[in-house]
Amino acid sequence: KNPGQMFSLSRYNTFEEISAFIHSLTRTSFTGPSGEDILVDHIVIGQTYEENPIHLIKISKPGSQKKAIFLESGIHAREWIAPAVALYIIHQLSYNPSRSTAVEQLVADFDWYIVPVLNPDGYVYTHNKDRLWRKNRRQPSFGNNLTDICHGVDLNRNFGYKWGEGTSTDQCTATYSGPSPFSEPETLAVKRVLENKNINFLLYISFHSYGQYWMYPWGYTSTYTKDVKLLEFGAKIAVEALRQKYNTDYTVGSVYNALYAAEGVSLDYAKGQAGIKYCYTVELRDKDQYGFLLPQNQITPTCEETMDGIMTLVDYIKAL
Ligand code: ING
Ligand code: ZN
Repeated sequence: KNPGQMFSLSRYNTFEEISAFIHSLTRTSFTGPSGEDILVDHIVIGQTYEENPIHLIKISKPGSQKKAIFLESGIHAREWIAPAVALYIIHQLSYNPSRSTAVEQLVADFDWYIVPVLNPDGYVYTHNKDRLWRKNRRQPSFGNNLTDICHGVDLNRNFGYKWGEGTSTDQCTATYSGPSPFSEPETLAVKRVLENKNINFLLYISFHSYGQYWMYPWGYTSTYTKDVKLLEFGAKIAVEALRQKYNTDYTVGSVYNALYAAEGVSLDYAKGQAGIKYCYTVELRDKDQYGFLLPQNQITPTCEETMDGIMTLVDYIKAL
């Protein structure tokens, strides 16, 4: 049975629909084209202010533990294409609809840890109240019947690496970094997984939209990491592979130099504190025609091309 049929991978789903899809995955058993089992585990790694679960999906093969890959999507509520891409990847790795041996190989080579919706409260809010909400839904410190914009922390400014240096301390801004590093259940949940000494992460990708960038550290400074050449090469071959599919054009660079300065971001934490070798932030489609309101007919092509980029990147890092 194909769990993808319980909801559609080619449209934007509500958090409820996504949760149902995840639960259906755990009730299904998967076999790769080689005949070997594909294991899907579901772990709730945190609870939000509004008591939504933060889902983590682990996809692996039986047998010995491999190096691991972490994919983070939906840290920003309005960037709907990011969870859609994560769910597509989950479906590819588990159900493998085209029975691709190359896709099965991805799970043979690595254990995959995927958070499709890191900010469920915000995601729900974009479905019910304000389509362009970015932050989570933490209550403002000075009472909760003030204007709505004073709710929430920008989770991609709340990570505890170079936190708060030059970021917003005003609760009512869209990039408010929070009262303290890792003050939020969402960022803390990621921290706990990355700190797990039993898992050896080699690759971390944070999915956002929009702008079509494939970026590496840092966000907080214009300087580069010592291994920038390797990171840049990985990004370049990823966007080259991605381009082959639908001729979509991506820009490669460090976050600071290609985009703008940002502190307390998951990318910098993953690299600087968690010590993961390959860390990227991907700004998905589009450039600026529809922006956050990317039409549903672009979901599948975006997922397909992004998958191609990831497959090429993963092949490269495993060879090193
Ligand atoms: N962009 C990211 C943001 O958080 C970013 C850009 C990513 C900055 C990673 C630093 C690190 O502002 C969007 N679209 O959210
Ligand atoms: Zn974002």
